[in-house]
Amino acid sequence: MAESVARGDFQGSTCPHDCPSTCALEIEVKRDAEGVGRGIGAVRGAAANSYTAGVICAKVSRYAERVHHPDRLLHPLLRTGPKGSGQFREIGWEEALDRTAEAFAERTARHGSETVWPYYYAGTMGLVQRDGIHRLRHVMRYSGQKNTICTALCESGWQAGVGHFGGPDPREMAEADLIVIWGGNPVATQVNVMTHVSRARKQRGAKLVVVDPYRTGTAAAADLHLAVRPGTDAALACAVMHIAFRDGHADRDYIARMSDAPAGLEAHLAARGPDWASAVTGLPVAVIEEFARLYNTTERAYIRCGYGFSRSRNGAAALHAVTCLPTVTGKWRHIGGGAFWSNRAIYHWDKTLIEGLDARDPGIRMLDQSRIGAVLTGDRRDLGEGPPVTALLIQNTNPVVVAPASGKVRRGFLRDDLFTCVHEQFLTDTAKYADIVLPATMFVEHDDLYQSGGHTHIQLGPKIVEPPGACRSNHEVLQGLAARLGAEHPGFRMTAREIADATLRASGWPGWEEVAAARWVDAAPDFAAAHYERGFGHPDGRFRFAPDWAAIGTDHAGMPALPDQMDAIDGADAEHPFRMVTAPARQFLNTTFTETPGARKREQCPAAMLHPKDAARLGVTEGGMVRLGNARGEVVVTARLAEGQQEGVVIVESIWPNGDFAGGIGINLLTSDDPGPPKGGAVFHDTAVWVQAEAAMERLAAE
Ligand SMILES: Nc1nc2c(c(=O)[nH]1)N[C@H]1C(S)=C(S)[C@@H](COP(=O)(O)OP(=O)(O)OC[C@H]3O[C@@H](n4cnc5c(=O)[nH]c(N)nc54)[C@H](O)[C@@H]3O)O[C@H]1N2
Ligand SMILES: Nc1nc2c(c(=O)[nH]1)N[C@H]1C(S)=C(S)[C@@H](COP(=O)(O)OP(=O)(O)OC[C@H]3O[C@@H](n4cnc5c(=O)[nH]c(N)nc54)[C@H](O)[C@@H]3O)O[C@H]1N2
Ligand code: SF4
Ligand SMILES: [Mo]
Repeated sequence: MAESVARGDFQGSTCPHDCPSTCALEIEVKRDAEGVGRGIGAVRGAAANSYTAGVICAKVSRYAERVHHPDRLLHPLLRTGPKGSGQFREIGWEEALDRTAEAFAERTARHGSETVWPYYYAGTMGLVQRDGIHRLRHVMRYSGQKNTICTALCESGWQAGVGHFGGPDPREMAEADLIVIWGGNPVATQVNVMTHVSRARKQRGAKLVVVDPYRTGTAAAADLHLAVRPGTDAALACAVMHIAFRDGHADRDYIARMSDAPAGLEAHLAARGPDWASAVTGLPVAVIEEFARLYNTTERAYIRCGYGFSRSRNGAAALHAVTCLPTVTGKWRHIGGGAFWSNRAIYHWDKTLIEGLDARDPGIRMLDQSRIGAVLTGDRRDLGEGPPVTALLIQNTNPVVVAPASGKVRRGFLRDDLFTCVHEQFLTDTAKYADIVLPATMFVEHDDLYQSGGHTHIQLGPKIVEPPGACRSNHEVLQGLAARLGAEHPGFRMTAREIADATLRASGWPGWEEVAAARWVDAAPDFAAAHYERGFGHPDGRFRFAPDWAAIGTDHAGMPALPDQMDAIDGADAEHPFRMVTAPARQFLNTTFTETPGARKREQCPAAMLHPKDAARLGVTEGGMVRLGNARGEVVVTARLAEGQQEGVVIVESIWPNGDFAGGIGINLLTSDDPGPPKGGAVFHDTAVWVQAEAAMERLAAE
């Protein structure tokens, strides 16, 4: 920074990243001689927030590295070389927005408005800056987006049984005697869970159980780690329920009062005991019995569902089976008891203004976010009778790396007749395929409003420093395009802060100033609501052991009538003997932070974690190179030997940019874009692969 740093002070903010913790932050602002915020220094968690409790992850504590990164985009760019080459020249905002609007108008005239696909995700979770793109979409009648890359399978599985997106307050984990972290890795992905778990362990001697195919940081901290084979969680859940009925721990009164109590549940589970589950999950019978005894005999047992076990073709069915556990055993009744995935329904937002819902035509087609490769390569299953996609506006996401089946995605982005505008903070792999790149602000440089999936607070993220260079916020870009395209909506004439303020009030919350003064709103529902004492989310108030899958999605054929192991995964076979899981890396957040030196240094390089016996069989040693492949392609990564996972399981922590792989394309080359039933969802952890030692000569050639 050129400006002299006159004084530093800490301002309240909110972490904008796609993480259930949504931490309340305090950020040191560096000011110039005039007192204008020009940069940031230290970032810390707000001690006064009862969920954040003063703790944040290492990657965000180093955020000054990201805000002041020398590679930040500072000016709009026009492509001058081939798509993907990364060759651009600087242009002004007027020209950049004019060219983009002209391309959208010209293609709309030729193909109809659905040819434009405003494509977005959760680079920022701020409600105004993330979701404002829908306002342009709806007013202009551009194609809709079905969000399937992250939450769809969890949503389906949770909806199936519980029927409402809420549950026991996550702070109650501190009052539990047993916490089960099922298919999540909070030490890496939402560190604050561990704060509340630690309190329970210290104050109550609580036990921690982790269900995860490999020894994550969270599993390493557990009293009991159940290293299941990927995609077999429903079998484990069924066995625990079988044992509950067998040993007299089923709460028959609760089942009769609070569930659909389908005839035959007990008989159905009778055939799904520990021997059967052992064969499916690969866990010893004794371990299943131990977990079942611990769970079934502890009243205050809190199951924290992660996303990981939903990212399979049977993921929705698996999540449903796990939510059946606290219902069979009546745990929802107790403080610190029940299950939790996300609090998204407790905020009751009116998003009309943000999203332009009053302009929405439900007849406009919806395109599947995770199938962007299929969409861009003209797959009729995705396009329907509609026009090809010939123009993209991309905000907040990096699909060239994060979407599955990335070979197909790349082919789509290379299309000559496709116009792509990417609004970004860095020249990501996706931005490299753009015709126009627009420089974006970071969260400290614009105003926004946040909800929290993993706790109960509404929080603000005010603009506290001036943007560098010519960076503009997502909202400002949408305003600029709307003006040129003739898109009329009150939201385009308001500032981000005015929209946030109006949205708070329309949703029944205090306005911006009042929330700012109080720092946050705790939107926690009362105990009875959070524990579903007045009923679950279905019209009859009953939890469903027998879900109505057809009401959730059209692709419901073959889904289990009662909680069950669904035989649908990409099973290992003779040709593909390994099951691959592409779990989140601790220092990255999807591809965010892959550009910061602190995170890169700690993560080192893309790697495949192998069981030592598999490694010996393959002739691979620690630090050697291995090639992983299937019908979609092959990638080469470094081998790491790892105890604590079953043989035949390979873990590739993700998501490294394409350039970090020898072949120039990353791990999602191998993952499938098959939609998980019943309403879609990416199946990132459900991939059968072969693994080979990489011959020394080829390794040299790759380097
Ligand atoms: N450091 C870091 N933090 C992140 C992210 C990141 O990339 N890095 N991503 C953010 C985002 S977008 C999200 S959605 C959340 C996700 O947060 P999580 O829910 O924690 O992450 P998942 O990818 O869903 O995977 C979690 C765990 O599930 C395990 N898993 C995979 N398959 C199975 C299975 O079949 N059964 C079981 N029991 N476990 C399985 C994986 O091994 C992994 O350890 O984290 C957010 N926070
Ligand atoms: N193999 C594998 N693939 C996965 C996963 C996995 O576990 N394994 N996880 C999946 C999951 S859960 C998810 S959610 C997706 C996430 O995938 P993405 O949503 O694409 O997440 P990121 O890669 O972090 O990319 C977000 C981008 O938004 C940009 N950004 C941040 N803030 C702003 C802003 O205010 N304005 C603009 N214009 N841009 C901004 C950042 O610079 C960053 O490049 O990836 C999925 N892909
Ligand atoms: S734990 Fe999650 S919400 Fe908290 S600072 Fe880190 S990324 Fe942000
Ligand atoms: Mo996600």
